[in-house]
Amino acid sequence: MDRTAQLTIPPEQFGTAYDPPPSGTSPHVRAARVLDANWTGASTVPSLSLYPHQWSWDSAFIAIGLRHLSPLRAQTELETLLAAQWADGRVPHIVFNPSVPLDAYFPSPDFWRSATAGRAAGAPRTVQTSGIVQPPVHALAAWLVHRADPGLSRSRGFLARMYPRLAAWHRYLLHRRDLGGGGLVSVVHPWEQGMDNSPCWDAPLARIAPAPAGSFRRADLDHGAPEDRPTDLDYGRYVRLAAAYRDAGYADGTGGAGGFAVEDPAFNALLIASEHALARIAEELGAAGTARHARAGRLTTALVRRLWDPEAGMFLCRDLRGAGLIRERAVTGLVPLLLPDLPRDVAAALVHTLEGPHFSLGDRTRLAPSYDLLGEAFDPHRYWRGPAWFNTNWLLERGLRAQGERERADALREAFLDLADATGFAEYADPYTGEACGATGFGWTAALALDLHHESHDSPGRGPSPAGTGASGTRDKGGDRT
Ligand code: 9WN
Repeated sequence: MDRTAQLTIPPEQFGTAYDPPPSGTSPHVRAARVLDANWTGASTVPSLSLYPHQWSWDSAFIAIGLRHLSPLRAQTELETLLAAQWADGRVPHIVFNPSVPLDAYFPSPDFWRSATAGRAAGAPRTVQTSGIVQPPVHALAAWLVHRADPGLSRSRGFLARMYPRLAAWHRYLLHRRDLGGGGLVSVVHPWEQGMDNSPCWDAPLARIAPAPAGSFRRADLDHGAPEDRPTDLDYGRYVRLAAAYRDAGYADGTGGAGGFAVEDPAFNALLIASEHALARIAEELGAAGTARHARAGRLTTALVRRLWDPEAGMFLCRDLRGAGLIRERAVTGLVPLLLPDLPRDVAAALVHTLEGPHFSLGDRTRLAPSYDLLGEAFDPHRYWRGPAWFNTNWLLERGLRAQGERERADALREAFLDLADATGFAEYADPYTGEACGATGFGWTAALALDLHHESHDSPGRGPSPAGTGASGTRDKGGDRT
């Protein structure tokens, strides 16, 4: 696809700050304007200033909101991303826009060198991408996008075209990334998990020798406050890990070329939810979904076996190169609430933990923080080390609904909608005060606000599952599945 020809954003627009719409518009219109401003003609950027390319899990969340504005654009969003899939099945975490200047974001295409360094792994030749991945929200997004306008989807053959790509993506993760051999997928870089600077990575990252400070130039500090962003030391380690993976040809056989290999609860829970969604896609296309539902069930069993910690009352990350479970409480460990098939005692403990002193949802916080309020590394403004993120709160809202916790889900939805709009659709917010942090006019914040806005106007039970996640069902308060 010639992306330059389709660009609707003039190149000089990249790097500019969010321009809030005039007062007098409704929150719905304000959210829609963010998505319009960030639309490039083929996909949506997370932020015009900080992230001027296409990001993988951002695009999945954005498509979930975009389906309410334009099912066609939502389909296109996912099609553009999956057009950059590698032959080995991986979906790259960034698809670069050739119209954006190289120095607008680091690491830029000349760092990743996908077309050359990734040749053996099957990187595409016509588009430049990164070589790492992000959480697999895509099958879930594709299913929800289809459901928004099944007629359009069928007439365009949307699912029929997406299915083989999504199946190859899951196959890559399940076959090439089970580095621990216990049935779960591992990430080999903090950027893969998406919660880049979480204190969960401090111990595994401490083993990595940072790339020398002068060997790269950070572009994020041109737009973000340095005290909110990862430190230079952490960046040096991110760069070292990515370069080691690149220099190994992005091969997975060695089990984390740079020495970082972690099993993460949210990444695996999203794979499970997406595997259920893929089963539904198969069924819609006239094939059997049973084997995929069964695989999702086995993954759920593995998730509980390997990452559940009864003492913490939540899931933890597992460091495959270190001392096993990482004893840090982060929001990733609550995301499995999404899965209606979780054992009942596990789901109940998660709700309890979400409302307890470490996250304090509905008490000291209106949106769940990204990290333990009582943790030593807690910082209400620093990237993924405490602030509340909107995508994770959307996942928790869906999760509470999946577990039949309707009142709690309603309260979280209301808080989400208030704060998304009040912060100018910020990237994230101070969990205590709701103050906007990071970029404003942020793609997934606007998209997921639109989604929850529509949800609140729809009758209960609409969509692929009552919780609207595409997972296998929902649990009512009595414990039955509907
Ligand atoms: C690295 C785009 C991405 C999100 C991640 C978020 C941040 C990038 C960065 O921005 O990561 O991928 O440069 O910090 O942590 O979740 O997908 O919005």
